[in-house]
Amino acid sequence: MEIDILAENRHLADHNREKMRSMGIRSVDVMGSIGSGKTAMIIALSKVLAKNGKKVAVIAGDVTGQDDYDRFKEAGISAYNVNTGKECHLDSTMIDRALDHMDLRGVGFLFIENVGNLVCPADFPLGTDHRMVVISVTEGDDMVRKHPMIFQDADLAVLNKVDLAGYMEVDVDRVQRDYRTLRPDRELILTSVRTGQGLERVIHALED
Ligand SMILES: Nc1nc2c(ncn2[C@@H]2O[C@H](COP(=O)(O)OP(=O)(O)O)[C@@H](O)[C@H]2O)c(=O)[nH]1
Ligand SMILES: [Mg+2]
Repeated sequence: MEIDILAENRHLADHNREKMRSMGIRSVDVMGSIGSGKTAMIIALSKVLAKNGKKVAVIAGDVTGQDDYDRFKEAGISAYNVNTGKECHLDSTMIDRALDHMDLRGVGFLFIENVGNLVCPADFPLGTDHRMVVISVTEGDDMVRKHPMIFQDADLAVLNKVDLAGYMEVDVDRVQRDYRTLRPDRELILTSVRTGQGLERVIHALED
């Protein structure tokens, strides 16, 4: 039963991938814990992309409500809200439906903010070009060790709020070592949405 659901999700993820690629859209599944800065990061990245002439759209995924959706709209970003109800992750069906309802003409980048947690989204790829995990120093320095699955599945990982590392007494090097042990081929990008540190690097990785 569980295997069927995962297989069906993967099948529809392939369909979403084809759909987005045929429209010339580069897509990013933004996963990460609650409060790590996913919404703030997407808004900040969108501003840089807009300056570079790229049109951005966002699918805001949350269990309930439209707080993030409202923040995206306030920032002038074209957005679509998806509530998952009881589910702790978005799935390919939800994205398929959202894509059908959105006006994606001219959109070059689509960010999909997944439901905030480091467990459920790992098993449900959505068909995006990139899967990015955002953690932050306010969650401590053991996130990578405690949630290896999601870091294995994602091709991009970001440690955000490094401007607060000193206050939180978090050892950034330790997080980087943990990540390197898990993914020797990848780099954990250090960012601060507050200061702008690392944002260009993230965009570079997403455009790669
Ligand atoms: N100091 C600092 N605060 C940040 C940074 N990124 C996000 N925040 C703040 O962290 C809080 C949670 O951010 P939000 O984007 O809502 O997190 P989300 O739940 O992952 O979408 C907000 O108050 C943000 O302003 C950062 O790099 N540095
Ligand atoms: Mg958010």
